Amino acid sequence: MKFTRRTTAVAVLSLSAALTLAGCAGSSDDANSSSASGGSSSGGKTTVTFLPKNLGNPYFETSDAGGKKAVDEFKGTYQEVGPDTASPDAQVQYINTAAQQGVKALVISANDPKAICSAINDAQSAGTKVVTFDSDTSPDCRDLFINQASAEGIAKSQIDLIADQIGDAGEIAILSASANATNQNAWIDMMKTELKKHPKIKLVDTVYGDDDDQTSFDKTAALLQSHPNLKGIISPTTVGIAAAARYLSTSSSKGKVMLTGLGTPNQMRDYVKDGTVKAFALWNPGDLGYLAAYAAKALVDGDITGKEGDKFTAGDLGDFTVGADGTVLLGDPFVFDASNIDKFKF
Ligand code: RAM
Repeated sequence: MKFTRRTTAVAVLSLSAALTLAGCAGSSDDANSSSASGGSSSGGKTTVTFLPKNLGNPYFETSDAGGKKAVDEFKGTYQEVGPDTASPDAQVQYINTAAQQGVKALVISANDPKAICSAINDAQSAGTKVVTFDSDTSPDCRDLFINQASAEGIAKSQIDLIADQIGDAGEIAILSASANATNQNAWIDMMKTELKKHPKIKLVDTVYGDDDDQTSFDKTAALLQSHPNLKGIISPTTVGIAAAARYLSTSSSKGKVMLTGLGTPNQMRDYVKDGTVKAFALWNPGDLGYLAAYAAKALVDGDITGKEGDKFTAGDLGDFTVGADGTVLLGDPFVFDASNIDKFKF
């Protein structure tokens, strides 16, 4: 049922293919509702509001469905709200509303490390626990960060994948999410460090598709035009890699310019099968949301405060310990390719 908690980095494991996240997908029946329809703080229930970078991204549909599954298990009340665009301060109004409603915990993937901090601090003063997941704020803004995998591990997996696909030599570019995204920026920094081990690979450009499908598609076209010798693209965002694959799949660069990054198996399956993409990575977004919801509950119940060494149990995922900077680590990234992609339905 669970994806890959204590796995070895980037190893293709003999996973029991019983990844049944589909069981929770589509169950976020409160999605898009921006009002809690009353009673958020009533009845002593653990009210948890998920606030993704933006709505309409299958990655967050899966992660937030995992959150809902956990909230249902502990008989709390789940809600998902969020902006349409992943811009730095677009989440502020949703944080303010949740605080006014008295929700007990907010679980946020931040579009910017600082822009939402003051709204978060107001919410905390009003008694709301704040957990970031997927993309952090500055550590001093929130109670806990649920990290999908270490930045080093993600960066190494991305560089290993592209190096393997382009024969460890040539020009590459990065197609990222939004320019301020805490998670992608941390990964890109680490990728630059990792690239020092690959002296024949040259990073010639980094562009931003804003986690918007059309912008990412257009940026891919522009990259190929401005860099005729490009050998590879890394897109460490599920929106970016899917849009880039769609562009490449019908272009003359298909199979010549290699594309890897972080993607969901459902969005990438056709492009792996038609030869546009050889391999890419991700973790299980459903497990990430599930873990974040249990961490939120542990904070609300006072079982943990978010300090290093705090321990809590996250349902089926088992026991976790808070590490440095109030961070909890889910696991390692996993590589998908033609040999395993059909086992994953998310
Ligand atoms: C997109 C978002 C998200 C990131 C994934 C890999 O869905 O940018 O924050 O973690 O890609």
